[in-house]
Amino acid sequence: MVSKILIANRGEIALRIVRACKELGIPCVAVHSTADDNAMHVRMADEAICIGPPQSATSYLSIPAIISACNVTKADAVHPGYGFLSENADFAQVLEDHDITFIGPRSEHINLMGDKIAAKQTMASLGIDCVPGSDGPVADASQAAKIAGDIGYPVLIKAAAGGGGRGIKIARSAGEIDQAFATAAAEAMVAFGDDALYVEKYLQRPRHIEIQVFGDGAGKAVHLGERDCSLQRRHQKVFEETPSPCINDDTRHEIGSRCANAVAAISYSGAGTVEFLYEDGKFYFIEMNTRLQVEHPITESVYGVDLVHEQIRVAAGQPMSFVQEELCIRGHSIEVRINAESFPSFAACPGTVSAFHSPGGPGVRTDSALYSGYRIPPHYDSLIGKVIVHASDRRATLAKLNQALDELIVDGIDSTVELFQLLLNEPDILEGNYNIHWLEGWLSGK
Ligand code: MV4
Repeated sequence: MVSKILIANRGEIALRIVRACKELGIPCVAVHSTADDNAMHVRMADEAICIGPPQSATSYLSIPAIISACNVTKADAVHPGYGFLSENADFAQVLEDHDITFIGPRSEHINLMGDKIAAKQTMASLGIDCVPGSDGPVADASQAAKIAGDIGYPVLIKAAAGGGGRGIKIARSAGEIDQAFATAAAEAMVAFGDDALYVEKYLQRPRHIEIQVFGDGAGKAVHLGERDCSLQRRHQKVFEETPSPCINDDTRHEIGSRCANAVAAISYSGAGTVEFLYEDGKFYFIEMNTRLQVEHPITESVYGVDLVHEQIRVAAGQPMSFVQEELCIRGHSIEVRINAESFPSFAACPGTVSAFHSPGGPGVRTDSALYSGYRIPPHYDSLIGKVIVHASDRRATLAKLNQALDELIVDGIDSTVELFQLLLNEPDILEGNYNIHWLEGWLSGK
């Protein structure tokens, strides 16, 4: 049973979850730091409770503060959103121990996928191809050199506890192994308190393609196609689309079924994302994310589902509301992330939003917690909103995005809107001709 949901997050995703709770008739509680007294998610929730000072570590990341907030408000479920505690296995376990439902996978699966070596071994055993490399942890530089000699240079040395681009070093030849290994181990120890490392062949020009999966926790799972998230800057995605310009229906069915079968085999519960690098027509698994992702709305657009409704249903012990055969992709969808950053420096620029107007019309969705007069606090992520468009095909979707960005008004602060207006004039973007290095290459010419 889920009778009251506490939302352990802020910003646009907290508002997104408030909306889902209200639509389902489930009371919801917002939590907030003292810097977020005036936040939209606080205004829109049924109840709100302050959980600490502005710093995330003492508020949105504080497990005791959130558990206390559940006890005070009698919330019996927590939705973690993305970031913050969403992939913290201890948090999921502590909630379990307090008989509070974590709206997400079991702590066991968060733990498993948090260990990138165990994740690869598990997925490989379930029929998913991984990037060639070490089969497990690599004990020292000489073992790394031996593996690199076998698979060929360049190689990456990655932290088992890393992910999302943290704790990665490249070795382009045997002479670079000692240094790369030592720095990777030292940095991993500082960042994660764990210096376990593994080795992978470095793929030179892949796309980043991820498969949305959803499990019922009882051995059934479905996939909801892919998202192409290749346009990134410093491991921050800026533009995501589905379907990927380079994936056809047969390929989607093939990789999607494999992923759904793999997560079904471990009785995975709730939303998950299986991340791949895609090069020369082949998928190579790299990581699995055990949370709802920022870019989930493009999947919702083309599949006509509400992933947050579905997360809540499954967490409450109900069956999924769809089976694979009912899920069919319709049209094309693109999301762009609007950050409170100057362009092209990408310097953060929090401040007061003097005017905000979101674009509209059919197939246009704006997920944002901004309002005119809102003061963006400097303590958090710079994401202030997402514009998501949906149309019949890619060309029509790009045209709709162009119009939506023309209508969007975010005055008083700098934002990354201009970046997208420029990208929409680039032939490579219009043709879908890009990989994970395209954006940084283009920006280096700005
Ligand atoms: C790689 C790779 C090339 N080869 N692994 C960076 C983030 C993390 N999730 C994995 N990352 C990469 N792993 C192998 N074997 C290139 C990257 C990478 C990257 C991946 C996805 C999107 C953008 C990227 C930018 C730089 C490097």
